[in-house]
Amino acid sequence: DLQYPERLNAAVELLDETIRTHGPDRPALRTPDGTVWTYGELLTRTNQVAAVLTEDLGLVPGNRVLLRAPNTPWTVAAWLGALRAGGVVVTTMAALRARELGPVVEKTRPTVALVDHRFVEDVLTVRDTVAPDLVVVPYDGDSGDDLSRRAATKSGEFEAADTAADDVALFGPTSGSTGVPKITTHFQRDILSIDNTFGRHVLHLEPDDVVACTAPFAFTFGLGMLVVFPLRAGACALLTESATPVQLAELVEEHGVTVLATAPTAYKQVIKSGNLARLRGLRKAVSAGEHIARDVWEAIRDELGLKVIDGIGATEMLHIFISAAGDDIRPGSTGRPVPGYRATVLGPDDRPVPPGTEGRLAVIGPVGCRYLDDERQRGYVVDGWNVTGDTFVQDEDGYFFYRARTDNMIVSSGYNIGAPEVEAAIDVHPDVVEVGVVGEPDAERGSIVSAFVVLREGVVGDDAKVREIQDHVKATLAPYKYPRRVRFVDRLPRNTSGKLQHFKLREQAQH
Ligand code: 3SK
Repeated sequence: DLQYPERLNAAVELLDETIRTHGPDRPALRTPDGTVWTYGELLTRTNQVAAVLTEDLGLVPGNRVLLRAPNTPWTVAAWLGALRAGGVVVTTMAALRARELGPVVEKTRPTVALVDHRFVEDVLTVRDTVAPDLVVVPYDGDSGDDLSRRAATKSGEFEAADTAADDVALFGPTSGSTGVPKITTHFQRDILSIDNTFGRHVLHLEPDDVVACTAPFAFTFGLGMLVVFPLRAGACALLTESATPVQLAELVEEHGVTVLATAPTAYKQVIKSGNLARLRGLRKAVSAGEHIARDVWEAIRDELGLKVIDGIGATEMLHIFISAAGDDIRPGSTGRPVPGYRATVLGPDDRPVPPGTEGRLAVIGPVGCRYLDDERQRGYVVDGWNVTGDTFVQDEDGYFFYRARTDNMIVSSGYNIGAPEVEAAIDVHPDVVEVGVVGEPDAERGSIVSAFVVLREGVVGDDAKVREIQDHVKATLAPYKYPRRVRFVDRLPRNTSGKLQHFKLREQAQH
């Protein structure tokens, strides 16, 4: 399964091979406005982009191509076209502003930037400040310089670059928990490996599937779910740019989506807004990005008869490495190592601990962490194991149970308290919309459990509400886990992938 030829171009495997099996006429991509690109059309546009890059813009294999765009069909063609030309794609969130893009551009040194025309301004600012030679090409707009106009002048034939399986194909920036970006590097073969592991052994897409996912391609969860897995299976991806959870549920209903992949927060909001029944056409639901609370998982099972496939992945590992599907799912557990991966739990001495003992999750498999020129590599890879920064416990049967991000374990008066467990307890309070929990420094206890709570509109956040929330937690969990401090806020800080930024809450908790 995981043996690759020495020469390999992932774009050829994803498009030409699929067309060889399923033909060119099946739909590959669609959008909510009714646009459909068949596999044949996607191949033509991919080849045209590759031709623009090499013939017009001087790209040679190994050059980096910055992509800054939402999930549109042209973004898929741009991504595949850059790979096909032997370029290294630097995926960035469309939402990043100049001050966040600057360090990524400085570190990855792209020669060309393919940018959705609505997001060009910040890239020009970055070019003018740190990358004067960067060639910026807008797309999906109507300027004369537009990528699609340039592409239209090309034949649609392009001989793919003869890349090696272990040529770098992708730079994936990750902000990690501190906000200082690290650049993960992935090979041509890694792109196929995520399908040969999670795709083939857990997800099992069928050619008739229509897949929707809220994650942007720049978050590799989205890249796998909307590009790599569907294209390899001959299925179709529904590309949405910025759907709210409720709009997403409508789209699932309207477009016959059969597989949905999103973050637990989105599932929760669909449930809370009373729209869960709209997901009844789903064959599969995948959750990643954060741990899914058990009540959310059970609500979906009870109403839709669907067992959500939970999974944990990391940008460093490109995609999901622990998961389970179907009868293999054990409620409350993230699952077992995806075939191809091994996982263990490490104690404070970096040695595996016995089942039932909490520790740091460590993983090894076909894809691993390789930061671009970053001393934090030494903290992530220990004795060949990728230490992901999550605290887990493994049971006797090899199932892994999430506890917290390792830096979200709160040690209070000697007790180890996982912030996610307290978050899950507060979250089910009927007046709570969302919550983030962190440790707050405390002279007496070392740390105390501190909660940031967004209340339902119209509910007053006064002392009585604080006590009510504290009592609610004491009634659900061991009382020592209750939040000694509760702050009511308008919103919680989230990064562009939608992940809660606990480090920002910790900063606020210091004051
Ligand atoms: O955060 C995750 O769990 C994840 C999942 C899939 C791919 C990438 C990531 C970061």
